[in-house]
Amino acid sequence: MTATSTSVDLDAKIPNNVGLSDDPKLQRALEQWLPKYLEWWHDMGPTDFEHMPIFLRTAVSVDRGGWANYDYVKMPDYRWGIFLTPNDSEPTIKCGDDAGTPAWSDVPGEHRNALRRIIVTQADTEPASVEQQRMLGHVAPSLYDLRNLFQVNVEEGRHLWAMVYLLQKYFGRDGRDEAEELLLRRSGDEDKPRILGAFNQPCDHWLSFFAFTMFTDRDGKYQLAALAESGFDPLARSTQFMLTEEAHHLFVGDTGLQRIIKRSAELQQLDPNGDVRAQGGIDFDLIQRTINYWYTYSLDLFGGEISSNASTFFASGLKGRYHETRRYEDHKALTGDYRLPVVENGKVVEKDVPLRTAMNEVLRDAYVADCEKVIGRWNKTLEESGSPTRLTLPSRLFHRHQGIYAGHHFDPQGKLITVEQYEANVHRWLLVPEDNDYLLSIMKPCYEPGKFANWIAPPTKGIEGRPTDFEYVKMHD
Ligand code: BYC
Ligand code: FE
Ligand code: FE
Repeated sequence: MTATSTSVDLDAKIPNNVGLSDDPKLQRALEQWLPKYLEWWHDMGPTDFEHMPIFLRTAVSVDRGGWANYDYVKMPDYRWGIFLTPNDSEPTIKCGDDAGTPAWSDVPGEHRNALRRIIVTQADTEPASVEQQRMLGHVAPSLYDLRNLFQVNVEEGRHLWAMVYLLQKYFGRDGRDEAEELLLRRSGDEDKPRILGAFNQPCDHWLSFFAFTMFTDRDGKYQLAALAESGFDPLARSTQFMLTEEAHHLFVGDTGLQRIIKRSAELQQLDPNGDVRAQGGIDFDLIQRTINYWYTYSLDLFGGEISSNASTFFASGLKGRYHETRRYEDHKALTGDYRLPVVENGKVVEKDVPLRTAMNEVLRDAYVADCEKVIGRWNKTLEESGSPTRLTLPSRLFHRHQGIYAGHHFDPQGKLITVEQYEANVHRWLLVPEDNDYLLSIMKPCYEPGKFANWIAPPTKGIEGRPTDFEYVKMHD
């Protein structure tokens, strides 16, 4: 087993609980990567806020609950560390052909390529999201929100460290090369894009930021949970610790959108014609288009509905289902089918496929159910505010770029339509450039403690027991 413990070496250049000082070669490799990472952060991380002290939490221990320390930190001084959730028992492979046998503390040769691909794909999303969000500080609706943005950013940076540690420790020369590449790809770049679709889409304003942390970070939660069931024990324990940080990212997205929805309902009532935009707010059609946009790009992140990759990952115990251990009894999934809609001869029909090949879809089901719950809470907010509007999730067939629905056209209700029908209506269904123009026109920075932009309601409480008018970011050091 890896030499991990609950005790964290905080004095080390790279804080860790993986006994880095006992592995000088690895320590050297990571210390060589550190300045390159900082250079990337300086070039591609949040612009212009490097000298400002921010009230951030830093992971300082791996104990359940007691791992977070809150203090003022300048982002480049953030202590990005390597933390694995400690083992409390002898870990086993959680799913697939060898379910129940001892987990691997090293990478088995036959799974080396697949594991490397999974870890690189996971790793690539982390810096990508920081790149997508780098301009948002300039149009933040409050210091509270600005702080939350930067909290998310530094933790995505730490998630990159978590994956780079695995690459450098377990994948030799290849791993070191991949670690370099991770700092060279760029979100949205034509020649060197990030790997997955959603991470190349622009995220220029806070409506997209909240939708991204709500829907795209939530894909992160489900992918990390699937990897937390991995038979490769260091990956399982690394992703378990990442999940503890992820909860705050989802909170930021869920409550951010909820506060916009609340404010829009207020403005709707304030305006004589119920016109939210006339009051400088964000109208519900635009909110719905934003949900449609980021939710569907996030659905794509689960991969194809019918996937031989997914089948292999599950069969070989590399990736489980959501809460594989707790939720399921049959961890082999050799029998049984999964029924799903497919397009055949211009019609949508139901088809059964072997369960193992549908593992991406099984994970997507858990994700969709989670999203539905949040939408339900937002609609409760609307109801309580006396607004007649209700928000929905579009069909999972709508606006897809991956899997069996890509290449066909559906409306948000999941009805198969022609490309002409789609193109004539797409501006009513998805974010369009004019939406971005409008949003950027109302998003002016609001940096006074306790003040919030007109288009969003204040949060009900602050961070770590601090009031909402706390100086979460010191604009001058
Ligand atoms: N965009 O068999 P298929 C997070 C590729 S988010 C572009 O259908 P598979 C975070 C696929 O790679 C969580 N390409 O899919 C959130 C394959 O390519 P090759 C990130 C895509 O392999 C917010 C081909 O299409 N973690 O942490 O079963 C902020 C056919 O693939 C996409 C992970 O993703 C796409 N959307 O499943 C910060 C976990 N989808 O092999 C962070 C690791 C598929 O033909 N990744 N393709 O070249 C995986 O487990 C799998 O790679 C996927 C795809 C679930 C993504
Ligand atoms: Fe992350
Ligand atoms: Fe995240």
